[in-house]
Amino acid sequence: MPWPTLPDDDIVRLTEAEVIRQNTALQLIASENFASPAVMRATGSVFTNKYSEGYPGRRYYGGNQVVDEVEELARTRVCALFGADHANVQPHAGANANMAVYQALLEPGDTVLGLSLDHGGHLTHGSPVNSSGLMYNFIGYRVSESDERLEMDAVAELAAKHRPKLIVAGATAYPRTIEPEPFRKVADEVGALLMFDAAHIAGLIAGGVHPNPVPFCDVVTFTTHKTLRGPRGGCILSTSEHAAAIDKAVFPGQQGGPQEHSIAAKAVAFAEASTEEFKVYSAQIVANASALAEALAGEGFRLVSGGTDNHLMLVDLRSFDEELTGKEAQIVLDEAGITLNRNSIPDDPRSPFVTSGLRIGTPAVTTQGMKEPEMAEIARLMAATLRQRTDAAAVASLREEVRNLCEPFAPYPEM
Ligand code: DSN
Repeated sequence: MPWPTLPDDDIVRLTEAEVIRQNTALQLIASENFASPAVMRATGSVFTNKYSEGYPGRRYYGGNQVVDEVEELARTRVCALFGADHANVQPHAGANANMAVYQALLEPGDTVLGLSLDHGGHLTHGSPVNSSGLMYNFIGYRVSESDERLEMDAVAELAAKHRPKLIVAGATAYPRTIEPEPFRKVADEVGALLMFDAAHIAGLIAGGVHPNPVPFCDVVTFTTHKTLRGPRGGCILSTSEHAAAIDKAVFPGQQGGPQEHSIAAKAVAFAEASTEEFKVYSAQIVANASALAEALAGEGFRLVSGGTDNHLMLVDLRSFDEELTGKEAQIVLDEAGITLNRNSIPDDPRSPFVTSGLRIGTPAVTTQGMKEPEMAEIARLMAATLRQRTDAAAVASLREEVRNLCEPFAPYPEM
């Protein structure tokens, strides 16, 4: 077979470098995880070669007999996992999933309520620089000043004032449980539809450690690569009533050919997430986040809202060092092998590019088998790095300590 025989040395070298980075450093970005070898095998499978616009049984191209079975399997598995009537597994990402829902349920210019980006929402929840904010009239609700938690009375007041057609619940940087039922109540009071963006917490829901929004919502969107630990991609669950409109909005509305290799990998991830082991894993994510938050508080970091109920925490760096910005902390921690992202805290006086906070999550370190003792060690290493941030030799020595901590927990030791 006339395949190219020259290895792509550049990509081989870069892949090896990335494996080393993932095996030897701490991955604390709350939206990241390590996919299983089975998920990665499916992502690299022959399904990458197939065009399959349409849906199972209704494709525009031939040759989709096997692909139809794959996509049907993914849909069936995810509906069973979350108790949904209907699933669309084609969105390439969470952003596409959200935009498809808006296209299905709204007309341009319609009013929508969503959590403000600077209080933990997502770009696609109406940020003025995102097409969601350009196309629809988003009104942002915020966390309360007093305890930095969602305040349903304030959401209800905004809903009564603006009469939205859709309310969006869910967040990307909110460390507390989001109860779906009170959102349903507000939506019903004003005759709005309810969508829950569960991108961050889909795995926690599947694992039974966060309330499931599906029974309370018209639509639930999520990504498959965060706590759910699957391939990069999106998914939409809905009631039967909205199924046809959502399918039409995904294709041909927002996307062309679906990525069936990713859909095959999503099917693998949905099966993995339905196991007892995944329940144990999800509970450990939360236990680890709680242990890490407590240890960080012990090092002098203020935690937004006082702690965490889920897989992530937001740290206000000003209590640790008034001068330290999120940007500077992210850079020096990365040098020490502690990878996370800077994040605005509610009412942050600094710009979103600089910030006063960090967002820290435990899904990836939990996948690699770390538990509470390692969380205490991570907090110590973080605090030591930030205290000695101007001392390059000290940071280099802390990088060695991180390497030693990670060594017995390497996610991909065979690679
Ligand atoms: N980039 C994702 C996150 O980090 O939360 C959201 O899209």
